Amino acid sequence: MKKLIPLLITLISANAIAQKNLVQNGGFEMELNQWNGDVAKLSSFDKKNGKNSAIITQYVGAQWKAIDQTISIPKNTTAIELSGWIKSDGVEKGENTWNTGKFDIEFINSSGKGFQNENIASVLGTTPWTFYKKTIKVPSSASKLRIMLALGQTNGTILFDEIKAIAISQEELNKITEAENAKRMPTVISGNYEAKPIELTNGNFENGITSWRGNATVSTETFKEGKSALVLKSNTFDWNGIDQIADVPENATSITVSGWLKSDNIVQGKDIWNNGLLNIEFTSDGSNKTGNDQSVTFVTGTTDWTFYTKTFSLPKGTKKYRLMIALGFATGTLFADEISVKFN
Ligand SMILES: [Ca+2]
Ligand SMILES: [Ca+2]
Repeated sequence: MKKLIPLLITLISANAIAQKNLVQNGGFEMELNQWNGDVAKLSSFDKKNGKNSAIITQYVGAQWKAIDQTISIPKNTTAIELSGWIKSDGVEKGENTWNTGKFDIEFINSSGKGFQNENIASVLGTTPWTFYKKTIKVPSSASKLRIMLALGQTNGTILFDEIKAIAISQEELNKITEAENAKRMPTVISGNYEAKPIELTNGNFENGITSWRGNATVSTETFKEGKSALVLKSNTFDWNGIDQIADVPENATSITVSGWLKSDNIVQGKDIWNNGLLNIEFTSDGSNKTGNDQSVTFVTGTTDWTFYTKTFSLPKGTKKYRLMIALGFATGTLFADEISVKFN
Protein backbone atom coordinates (compact mmCIF):
# COMPACT_ATOMS: atom_id res chain seq x y z
CA MET A 1 0.00 0.00 0.00
CA LYS A 2 2.80 2.38 0.92
CA LYS A 3 4.40 1.86 -2.47
CA LEU A 4 1.21 2.78 -4.31
CA ILE A 5 0.95 6.28 -2.90
CA PRO A 6 4.08 7.82 -4.47
CA LEU A 7 3.12 6.29 -7.81
CA LEU A 8 -0.33 7.80 -7.60
CA ILE A 9 1.09 11.21 -6.75
CA THR A 10 3.49 10.96 -9.68
CA LEU A 11 0.63 10.17 -12.05
CA ILE A 12 -1.51 13.02 -10.76
CA SER A 13 1.29 15.58 -10.94
CA ALA A 14 2.33 14.45 -14.44
CA ASN A 15 -1.23 14.97 -15.55
CA ALA A 16 -1.39 18.34 -13.80
CA ILE A 17 1.72 19.53 -15.64
CA ALA A 18 0.39 18.40 -19.00
CA GLN A 19 -2.91 20.15 -18.40
CA LYS A 20 -1.57 23.41 -16.92
CA ASN A 21 -3.83 26.35 -17.66
CA LEU A 22 -1.73 29.17 -19.13
CA VAL A 23 -4.48 31.70 -18.41
CA GLN A 24 -4.18 33.33 -15.02
CA ASN A 25 -7.38 33.86 -13.09
CA GLY A 26 -9.39 32.35 -15.95
CA GLY A 27 -12.17 31.54 -13.51
CA PHE A 28 -12.38 35.12 -12.17
CA GLU A 29 -12.04 33.92 -8.60
CA MET A 30 -9.43 36.61 -7.90
CA GLU A 31 -11.70 39.40 -9.07
CA LEU A 32 -10.44 40.76 -12.41
CA ASN A 33 -6.75 40.40 -11.58
CA GLN A 34 -4.47 39.72 -14.60
CA TRP A 35 -7.10 40.99 -17.06
CA ASN A 36 -6.67 44.30 -18.90
CA GLY A 37 -9.58 46.60 -19.68
CA ASP A 38 -12.04 48.03 -17.22
CA VAL A 39 -15.26 47.20 -19.07
CA ALA A 40 -16.03 43.96 -17.23
CA LYS A 41 -17.60 43.43 -13.83
CA LEU A 42 -17.77 40.40 -11.62
CA SER A 43 -21.00 38.45 -11.51
CA SER A 44 -21.39 36.49 -8.28
CA PHE A 45 -25.04 35.85 -9.03
CA ASP A 46 -24.59 34.07 -12.35
CA LYS A 47 -21.43 32.00 -12.82
CA LYS A 48 -20.40 28.58 -14.15
CA ASN A 49 -18.02 27.66 -11.38
CA GLY A 50 -16.67 29.01 -8.08
CA LYS A 51 -17.79 32.39 -6.77
CA ASN A 52 -17.64 34.62 -9.83
CA SER A 53 -17.76 34.98 -13.56
CA ALA A 54 -16.90 38.05 -15.64
CA ILE A 55 -19.75 39.99 -17.21
CA ILE A 56 -19.70 42.65 -19.94
CA THR A 57 -22.90 44.63 -20.47
CA GLN A 58 -23.74 47.30 -23.00
CA TYR A 59 -27.28 48.61 -23.58
CA VAL A 60 -26.64 51.19 -26.30
CA GLY A 61 -23.80 52.54 -28.39
CA ALA A 62 -22.40 49.28 -29.76
CA GLN A 63 -18.84 50.09 -28.76
CA TRP A 64 -16.00 47.55 -28.78
CA LYS A 65 -15.86 46.38 -25.17
CA ALA A 66 -13.21 43.85 -24.25
CA ILE A 67 -10.94 42.54 -21.56
CA ASP A 68 -7.72 40.82 -22.53
CA GLN A 69 -4.76 38.91 -21.18
CA THR A 70 -1.44 38.15 -22.88
CA ILE A 71 0.29 34.85 -22.17
CA SER A 72 3.66 33.45 -23.21
CA ILE A 73 3.63 30.34 -25.38
CA PRO A 74 5.86 27.64 -23.85
CA LYS A 75 8.66 26.12 -25.95
CA ASN A 76 7.80 23.06 -28.08
CA THR A 77 4.14 23.99 -28.31
CA THR A 78 2.59 22.74 -31.55
CA ALA A 79 -0.98 23.74 -30.84
CA ILE A 80 -3.01 25.43 -28.14
CA GLU A 81 -6.33 24.16 -26.91
CA LEU A 82 -8.51 27.10 -25.94
CA SER A 83 -11.73 26.63 -24.06
CA GLY A 84 -14.23 28.43 -21.90
CA TRP A 85 -17.81 28.71 -20.75
CA ILE A 86 -19.93 31.53 -22.17
CA LYS A 87 -23.48 32.67 -21.51
CA SER A 88 -25.27 35.50 -23.30
CA ASP A 89 -28.37 37.61 -22.98
CA GLY A 90 -29.76 39.59 -25.93
CA VAL A 91 -26.52 40.03 -27.87
CA GLU A 92 -27.54 41.90 -31.04
CA LYS A 93 -26.55 40.89 -34.55
CA GLY A 94 -24.62 43.75 -36.16
CA GLU A 95 -23.75 44.59 -39.75
CA ASN A 96 -20.47 42.71 -39.69
CA THR A 97 -20.01 39.01 -39.06
CA TRP A 98 -17.68 39.88 -36.17
CA ASN A 99 -20.35 41.95 -34.38
CA THR A 100 -20.98 39.24 -31.79
CA GLY A 101 -20.11 38.28 -28.27
CA LYS A 102 -16.60 36.93 -28.74
CA PHE A 103 -13.79 34.79 -27.44
CA ASP A 104 -10.89 35.58 -29.78
CA ILE A 105 -7.15 35.14 -29.73
CA GLU A 106 -4.30 36.97 -31.42
CA PHE A 107 -0.83 35.55 -31.98
CA ILE A 108 2.00 37.98 -31.24
CA ASN A 109 5.56 37.74 -32.60
CA SER A 110 8.79 38.35 -30.69
CA SER A 111 8.71 42.08 -31.57
CA GLY A 112 5.35 42.36 -29.85
CA LYS A 113 3.33 42.67 -33.05
CA GLY A 114 0.00 40.89 -33.46
CA PHE A 115 -0.18 39.05 -36.78
CA GLN A 116 -2.90 36.40 -36.75
CA ASN A 117 -6.37 36.32 -35.22
CA GLU A 118 -8.47 33.26 -34.53
CA ASN A 119 -12.01 33.03 -33.29
CA ILE A 120 -12.81 30.52 -30.56
CA ALA A 121 -16.47 31.44 -30.02
CA SER A 122 -19.02 33.83 -31.53
CA VAL A 123 -22.24 34.22 -29.59
CA LEU A 124 -25.48 35.95 -30.58
CA GLY A 125 -28.83 36.29 -28.84
CA THR A 126 -29.60 34.58 -25.56
CA THR A 127 -27.76 31.35 -24.77
CA PRO A 128 -27.33 29.27 -21.60
CA TRP A 129 -23.87 28.48 -20.20
CA THR A 130 -22.19 26.71 -23.13
CA PHE A 131 -18.74 25.14 -23.39
CA TYR A 132 -16.60 26.20 -26.37
CA LYS A 133 -13.31 24.56 -27.33
CA LYS A 134 -10.92 24.84 -30.27
CA THR A 135 -7.41 23.56 -30.88
CA ILE A 136 -5.37 26.04 -32.89
CA LYS A 137 -2.02 25.40 -34.55
CA VAL A 138 0.64 27.78 -33.26
CA PRO A 139 2.37 29.68 -36.09
CA SER A 140 6.16 29.25 -35.93
CA SER A 141 6.79 32.97 -35.44
CA ALA A 142 4.40 33.30 -32.49
CA SER A 143 5.90 33.92 -29.07
CA LYS A 144 2.85 35.18 -27.23
CA LEU A 145 -0.90 34.90 -27.38
CA ARG A 146 -3.50 37.50 -26.45
CA ILE A 147 -6.89 36.31 -25.28
CA MET A 148 -9.79 38.70 -25.90
CA LEU A 149 -13.23 38.41 -24.34
CA ALA A 150 -15.51 40.97 -25.91
CA LEU A 151 -18.68 42.48 -27.14
CA GLY A 152 -17.54 43.18 -30.72
CA GLN A 153 -19.26 46.52 -31.37
CA THR A 154 -22.62 45.15 -30.42
CA ASN A 155 -25.09 45.57 -27.54
CA GLY A 156 -26.10 42.93 -25.06
CA THR A 157 -24.79 41.03 -22.06
CA ILE A 158 -22.11 38.34 -22.12
CA LEU A 159 -20.63 36.28 -19.29
CA PHE A 160 -17.35 34.33 -19.26
CA ASP A 161 -15.99 31.71 -16.87
CA GLU A 162 -13.33 28.98 -16.75
CA ILE A 163 -11.24 30.41 -19.59
CA LYS A 164 -8.40 28.01 -20.38
CA ALA A 165 -5.41 27.73 -22.70
CA ILE A 166 -3.52 24.43 -22.71
CA ALA A 167 -0.23 23.97 -24.59
CA ILE A 168 -0.12 20.82 -26.71
CA SER A 169 3.14 19.24 -27.91
CA GLN A 170 3.52 17.36 -31.20
CA GLU A 171 3.52 14.09 -29.25
CA GLU A 172 0.27 14.93 -27.48
CA LEU A 173 -1.24 16.09 -30.74
CA ASN A 174 -0.37 12.74 -32.35
CA LYS A 175 -2.15 10.96 -29.51
CA ILE A 176 -5.21 13.15 -29.94
CA THR A 177 -5.13 12.51 -33.69
CA GLU A 178 -4.94 8.79 -33.14
CA ALA A 179 -7.89 8.85 -30.76
CA GLU A 180 -9.93 10.93 -33.20
CA ASN A 181 -8.96 8.69 -36.10
CA ALA A 182 -9.91 5.59 -34.15
CA LYS A 183 -13.33 7.10 -33.54
CA ARG A 184 -13.90 8.33 -37.06
CA MET A 185 -12.12 6.12 -39.54
CA PRO A 186 -13.87 3.11 -41.02
CA THR A 187 -12.88 -0.22 -39.49
CA VAL A 188 -10.57 -2.28 -41.64
CA ILE A 189 -11.97 -5.56 -42.89
CA SER A 190 -9.31 -8.18 -42.27
CA GLY A 191 -8.88 -11.67 -43.64
CA ASN A 192 -8.60 -11.05 -47.36
CA TYR A 193 -4.90 -10.43 -47.43
CA GLU A 194 -3.45 -13.83 -46.56
CA ALA A 195 -2.50 -15.27 -49.95
CA LYS A 196 0.73 -13.44 -50.89
CA PRO A 197 2.56 -10.27 -49.92
CA ILE A 198 0.68 -7.32 -51.29
CA GLU A 199 2.51 -4.24 -52.47
CA LEU A 200 1.16 -0.74 -52.76
CA THR A 201 -0.03 -0.29 -56.33
CA ASN A 202 -1.42 2.54 -58.45
CA GLY A 203 0.13 5.19 -56.20
CA ASN A 204 0.42 7.37 -59.28
CA PHE A 205 -3.32 7.12 -60.04
CA GLU A 206 -2.74 6.24 -63.69
CA ASN A 207 -5.37 3.48 -63.38
CA GLY A 208 -8.16 5.56 -61.89
CA ILE A 209 -8.50 4.67 -58.23
CA THR A 210 -7.86 0.93 -58.78
CA SER A 211 -6.38 -0.70 -55.64
CA TRP A 212 -7.69 2.13 -53.45
CA ARG A 213 -10.79 1.81 -51.33
CA GLY A 214 -13.28 4.67 -51.03
CA ASN A 215 -15.13 7.11 -53.23
CA ALA A 216 -12.96 9.39 -55.29
CA THR A 217 -12.12 10.32 -58.85
CA VAL A 218 -9.00 11.25 -60.75
CA SER A 219 -8.27 14.53 -62.46
CA THR A 220 -6.77 14.45 -65.94
CA GLU A 221 -6.31 18.21 -65.90
CA THR A 222 -4.37 18.60 -62.68
CA PHE A 223 -1.60 16.05 -62.10
CA LYS A 224 2.05 15.90 -61.11
CA GLU A 225 3.13 12.83 -63.04
CA GLY A 226 1.79 10.82 -65.99
CA LYS A 227 -1.72 11.71 -67.09
CA SER A 228 -3.81 11.82 -63.92
CA ALA A 229 -3.85 12.38 -60.18
CA LEU A 230 -6.26 11.72 -57.33
CA VAL A 231 -8.74 14.47 -56.57
CA LEU A 232 -10.80 14.66 -53.38
CA LYS A 233 -13.43 17.35 -53.14
CA SER A 234 -15.69 18.28 -50.25
CA ASN A 235 -18.15 21.02 -49.42
CA THR A 236 -19.02 19.60 -46.03
CA PHE A 237 -17.10 18.79 -42.89
CA ASP A 238 -17.27 15.01 -43.35
CA TRP A 239 -14.69 12.30 -43.86
CA ASN A 240 -13.76 12.07 -47.57
CA GLY A 241 -10.89 9.76 -48.21
CA ILE A 242 -9.40 6.65 -49.74
CA ASP A 243 -7.10 4.03 -48.31
CA GLN A 244 -5.03 1.04 -49.31
CA ILE A 245 -3.64 -1.80 -47.20
CA ALA A 246 -0.40 -3.55 -48.09
CA ASP A 247 2.15 -5.87 -46.49
CA VAL A 248 5.37 -5.03 -44.73
CA PRO A 249 8.24 -7.15 -46.10
CA GLU A 250 9.98 -9.45 -43.63
CA ASN A 251 12.93 -7.95 -41.75
CA ALA A 252 11.92 -4.38 -42.62
CA THR A 253 12.56 -1.97 -39.74
CA SER A 254 11.38 1.33 -41.19
CA ILE A 255 9.07 2.67 -43.85
CA THR A 256 9.42 5.87 -45.85
CA VAL A 257 6.20 7.31 -47.22
CA SER A 258 6.49 9.89 -49.98
CA GLY A 259 4.10 11.70 -52.24
CA TRP A 260 3.08 14.88 -53.97
CA LEU A 261 0.09 16.86 -52.69
CA LYS A 262 -1.61 20.00 -53.91
CA SER A 263 -4.48 21.82 -52.24
CA ASP A 264 -7.11 24.28 -53.28
CA ASN A 265 -8.83 26.33 -50.61
CA ILE A 266 -8.83 23.68 -47.89
CA VAL A 267 -10.53 25.04 -44.79
CA GLN A 268 -9.61 23.34 -41.56
CA GLY A 269 -12.50 21.83 -39.63
CA LYS A 270 -13.05 21.98 -35.90
CA ASP A 271 -9.62 20.68 -34.98
CA ILE A 272 -6.11 20.76 -36.40
CA TRP A 273 -6.22 17.21 -37.82
CA ASN A 274 -9.40 18.11 -39.72
CA ASN A 275 -7.43 18.95 -42.83
CA GLY A 276 -6.11 17.53 -46.04
CA LEU A 277 -3.95 14.67 -44.83
CA LEU A 278 -1.68 11.77 -45.67
CA ASN A 279 -1.63 9.25 -42.81
CA ILE A 280 -0.29 5.78 -42.14
CA GLU A 281 -1.64 3.09 -39.83
CA PHE A 282 0.35 0.07 -38.59
CA THR A 283 -1.33 -3.26 -37.79
CA SER A 284 -0.39 -6.89 -37.18
CA ASP A 285 -3.17 -8.28 -39.37
CA GLY A 286 -5.06 -5.45 -41.03
CA SER A 287 -7.13 -4.56 -37.97
CA ASN A 288 -5.12 -4.77 -34.72
CA LYS A 289 -2.96 -1.69 -34.35
CA THR A 290 0.68 -2.12 -33.40
CA GLY A 291 1.30 1.59 -32.80
CA ASN A 292 -0.07 5.09 -33.17
CA ASP A 293 -1.28 6.30 -36.53
CA GLN A 294 1.28 8.67 -37.97
CA SER A 295 0.82 11.77 -40.04
CA VAL A 296 3.05 12.28 -43.06
CA THR A 297 1.55 15.74 -43.43
CA PHE A 298 -1.46 17.96 -43.01
CA VAL A 299 -2.34 20.41 -45.80
CA THR A 300 -4.40 23.58 -45.42
CA GLY A 301 -5.30 26.48 -47.71
CA THR A 302 -4.07 26.67 -51.29
CA THR A 303 -0.70 25.14 -52.10
CA ASP A 304 1.10 24.20 -55.31
CA TRP A 305 2.38 20.65 -55.86
CA THR A 306 4.62 19.94 -52.88
CA PHE A 307 6.70 16.83 -52.17
CA TYR A 308 6.30 15.34 -48.70
CA THR A 309 8.35 12.47 -47.34
CA LYS A 310 8.67 10.99 -43.87
CA THR A 311 10.33 7.89 -42.43
CA PHE A 312 8.79 5.96 -39.56
CA SER A 313 10.19 3.12 -37.47
CA LEU A 314 7.92 0.11 -37.83
CA PRO A 315 6.33 -0.70 -34.46
CA LYS A 316 7.10 -4.24 -33.23
CA GLY A 317 4.85 -6.87 -34.78
CA THR A 318 3.78 -4.74 -37.74
CA LYS A 319 2.87 -6.92 -40.73
CA LYS A 320 0.58 -4.57 -42.59
CA TYR A 321 0.24 -0.87 -43.13
CA ARG A 322 -2.61 1.27 -44.37
CA LEU A 323 -2.11 4.52 -46.25
CA MET A 324 -4.89 7.07 -46.02
CA ILE A 325 -5.34 10.16 -48.16
CA ALA A 326 -8.25 12.29 -47.05
CA LEU A 327 -10.03 15.50 -46.47
CA GLY A 328 -10.67 14.71 -42.85
CA PHE A 329 -13.69 16.76 -41.84
CA ALA A 330 -12.39 19.72 -43.85
CA THR A 331 -13.71 21.45 -46.97
CA GLY A 332 -11.88 22.21 -50.20
CA THR A 333 -9.96 20.18 -52.78
CA LEU A 334 -6.96 17.89 -52.30
CA PHE A 335 -4.89 16.42 -55.14
CA ALA A 336 -2.39 13.58 -54.70
CA ASP A 337 0.07 11.91 -57.06
CA GLU A 338 3.09 9.57 -57.01
CA ILE A 339 2.39 8.12 -53.57
CA SER A 340 5.11 5.59 -52.82
CA VAL A 341 6.67 3.63 -49.98
CA LYS A 342 10.18 2.34 -49.40
CA PHE A 343 11.38 -0.05 -46.72
CA ASN A 344 14.66 -0.32 -44.87
CA1 LIG B 1 -15.55 31.31 -11.73
CA1 LIG C 1 -0.14 10.38 -62.02
